[in-house]
Amino acid sequence: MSRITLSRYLIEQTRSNNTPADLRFLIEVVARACKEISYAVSKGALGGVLGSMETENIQGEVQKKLDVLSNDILLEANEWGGHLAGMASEEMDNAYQIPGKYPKGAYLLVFDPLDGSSNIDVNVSVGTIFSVLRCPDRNGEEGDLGEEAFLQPGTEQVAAGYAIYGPQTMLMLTLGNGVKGFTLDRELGSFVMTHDNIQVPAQTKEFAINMSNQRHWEAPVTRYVDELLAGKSGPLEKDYNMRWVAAMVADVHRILTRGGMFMYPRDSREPEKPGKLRLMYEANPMSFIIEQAGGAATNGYQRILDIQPTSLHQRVAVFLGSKEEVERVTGYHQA
Ligand code: AFP
Repeated sequence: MSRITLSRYLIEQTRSNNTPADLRFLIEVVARACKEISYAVSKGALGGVLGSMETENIQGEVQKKLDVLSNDILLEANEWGGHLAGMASEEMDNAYQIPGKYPKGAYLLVFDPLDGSSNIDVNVSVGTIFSVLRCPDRNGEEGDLGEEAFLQPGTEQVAAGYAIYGPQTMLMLTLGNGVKGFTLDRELGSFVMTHDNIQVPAQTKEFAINMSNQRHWEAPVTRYVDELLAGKSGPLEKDYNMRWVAAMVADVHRILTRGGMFMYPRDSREPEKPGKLRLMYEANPMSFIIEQAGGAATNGYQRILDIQPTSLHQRVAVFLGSKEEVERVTGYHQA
């Protein structure tokens, strides 16, 4: 059986789906960077990469060594190829400028270099999440690319994906026409397509939420989770199971694989923040992937992909996964 590598898939997309060659190149470079991150993650203590730095990112979170290393790998891999006009990351306060010595391109790359990094030291799955946008026309304007260029709703994404560094390293990708899954073949050094036409079942009996925050939730979330917990004898008339990895990539990957409902609602701990997860490089790419697999994603009130971002590191409440459950909890917010 001939194997469909990521490279072959992308070339076929250029022919059949008009995927531009520079977008293909960009995805190939991101995938190569993810391979490098995967190797660093898998070395763990042997590579001296575990533990924290003495720095914090703009969110006030202590940076892990692997957060910084992964960020550097993605920047270095992508800055010279001529396909990008700029990059932005969870780990950097401002937009990253393509150095003047390199050509600039048509796209913007936004990423969370190592999602779930609090899991690294305990050897649980982590991942890289990325989103690709077109750079708006700058009308010949020279100089630094400002944050405004990135502030586009998720519907404008031309590609999104994530790599999960778990028992296997996988890359899940959408170019806006479905979701494909590729597994890293370490002997071959290539991502090979192992999951075609991924679909999230509309119904589920599994949910994911950090229950320790229950006392801080808003009423619609409390109502919904109470109903899930009530099981067969409650209004939903079925028993639900619960899973929480605390790495969005791992929780979303499970949902893409077998369905489920992922929630990180806003809560009363920090009322000024509309949630914990970041819109541009967590919620938007994951919502694009989930929708492309037939699921749904909202912030309780509206489709996540329709939200007009106002800042690079904006936070958002997230309800995503199996369509019927997302519609139910979204309905409770509107009741
Ligand atoms: P870290 O990358 O700082 O570990 O955060 C991961 C994350 O943003 C997301 O991937 C998880 O779903 C969520 O945080 C877990 O948050 P709790 O620790 O509050 O459950």
